[in-house]
Amino acid sequence: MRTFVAIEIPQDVKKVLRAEQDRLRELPALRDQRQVLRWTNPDNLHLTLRFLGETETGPRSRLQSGLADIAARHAPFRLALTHLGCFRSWTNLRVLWVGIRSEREALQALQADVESVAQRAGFAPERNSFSPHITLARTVRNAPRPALRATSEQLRRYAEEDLFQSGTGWSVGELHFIRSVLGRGGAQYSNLATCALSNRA
Ligand code: 2AM
Repeated sequence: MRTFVAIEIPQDVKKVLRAEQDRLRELPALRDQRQVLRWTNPDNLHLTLRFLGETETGPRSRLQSGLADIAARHAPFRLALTHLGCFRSWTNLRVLWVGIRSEREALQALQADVESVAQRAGFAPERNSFSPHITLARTVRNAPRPALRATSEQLRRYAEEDLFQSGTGWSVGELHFIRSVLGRGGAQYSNLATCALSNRA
């Protein structure tokens, strides 16, 4: 079973992100080059804390109970949208995302605990450092080079100007263990467990 740990995005923030996707789709270079980007279904927008990939029953249930333990030690905190960015670079575009900033160091601390729990449950350490983001779109494999270049260049210019209002934030009160089933129409997510951040100290 393919799984990951994530923070879900409330409907009003999803609405802001969907509007951003709509605005981006209408940029001249993107309107003309529809074969370059695959947009995340707005219902599926989330903030990944840890991708596990294929999981066996044993490690998966150890992870699930570990997540409940650490969630109980964390207090709810606020997140906010920041700016438009990308992996790997504007000249080698793979993922188009919206960045996240966190109240205090709460998000980093939670993610570090999720990583520890994953390792204790038997998963190999994550090699990439944590870079919090919400994926809006990915490039299509084998997208035509000139179209990819035109799209990337337009996005780079747009991203220089595009900052989210400081009010676009929300309070995080739980984390989710999610199952992902890959299919033709994109991934289908279903919630395996919800763990409340219940430390009110
Ligand atoms: P991202 O969209 O935030 O980049 C579920 O597949 C989620 O796990 C994806 O949304 C993706 O996060 C994240 N993820 C991280 N590494 C991945 C990988 N190697 N393969 C697929 N998903 C990955």
